[in-house]
Amino acid sequence: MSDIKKIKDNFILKLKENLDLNQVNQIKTDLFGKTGLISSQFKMMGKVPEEERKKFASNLNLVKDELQNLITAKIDDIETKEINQKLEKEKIDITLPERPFVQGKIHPVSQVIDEISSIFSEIGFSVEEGPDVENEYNNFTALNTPDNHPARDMHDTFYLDDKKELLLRTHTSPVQIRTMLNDKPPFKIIAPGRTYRSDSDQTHTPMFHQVEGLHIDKDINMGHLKGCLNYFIKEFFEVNKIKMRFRPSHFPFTEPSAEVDIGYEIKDGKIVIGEGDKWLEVLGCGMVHPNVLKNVKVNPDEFQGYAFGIGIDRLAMLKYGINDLRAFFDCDYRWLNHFGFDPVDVPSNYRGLSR
Ligand code: 2NL
Repeated sequence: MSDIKKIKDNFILKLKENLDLNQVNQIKTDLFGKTGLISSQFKMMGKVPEEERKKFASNLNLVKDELQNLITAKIDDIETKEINQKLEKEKIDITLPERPFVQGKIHPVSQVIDEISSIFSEIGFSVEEGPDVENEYNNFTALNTPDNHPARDMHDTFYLDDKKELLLRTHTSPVQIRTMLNDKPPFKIIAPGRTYRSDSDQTHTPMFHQVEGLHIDKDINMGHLKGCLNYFIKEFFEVNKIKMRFRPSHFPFTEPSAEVDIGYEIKDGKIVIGEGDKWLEVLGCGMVHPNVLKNVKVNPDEFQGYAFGIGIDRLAMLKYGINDLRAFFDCDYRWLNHFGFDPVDVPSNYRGLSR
């Protein structure tokens, strides 16, 4: 049998096998590549005796065409199979019911942070943010907190390294420190955000939320502090009148310092803010300590001002009648559906919750 016939029979058999695209391309190269079997036969043409050459050439051309056609058909065949498989797999069943549309809710803590930010914005405060992981300078030292202060204790603070250089911020004051270090006075800012203390019981969670305020300018005094907080409490609880009292207190970063109580009473089992003869502590505040100003390169003889810190979680509970603090962080959808808030822009195709 001639070489050409052998090649032809051999490859016709091969092309009948179950092949993938790569294997067919390999066969193509084996036959028609630069050193392919058919290409080599063409190169041998010159060595074929003159009288046989015509027959040899026409036979070789026939085999070449036949094999080429077979390869083209095989590739076609593989590609068609692939497309059909894909169509079968990706078929869409348009008779299936649509997916339920779930409208998310805004967490009460986020809602209250938005409310607080908007209330303070109206009287000229801007909102600043900073990292949850802080260094001990921004969180303690700059705030005039002595090395031996109990707040630095391992039991209260989550330290992230053995040298106690990195920690989870225990209040949002470091945001104000960063702002004062980066900018020039006057400052009028609030800093809402997550804070962390190693504390866990009925009324404390290891992660909680705080908003701090800071107003530094040339002639700021405690009267401004009182007016600002009075305005805030009234706006926040949506009442026209409020009973408010300042109780002397102590913080390392303010002097003098005070805690602020608001009056309330219980009417029909519900808490009413602003009236009554009971007192509720809502925040801590004071005039920024001169040492803090010096630490951030602000001259205390030229600039002074007040600062305050408010616990957001308890404020949210008070305003929206939530009595279990820990439920805030349980991530229970049923709870969130009940206590959460609708976004302002509810899509027009909103068809209710289904979970
Ligand atoms: C509280 C008390 C307070 C501050 C926070 C502050 C920040 C700077 C300088 C001075 Cl940068 N003070 N913040 C001042 C007084 C009280 O928080 O009981 N918060 C829940």
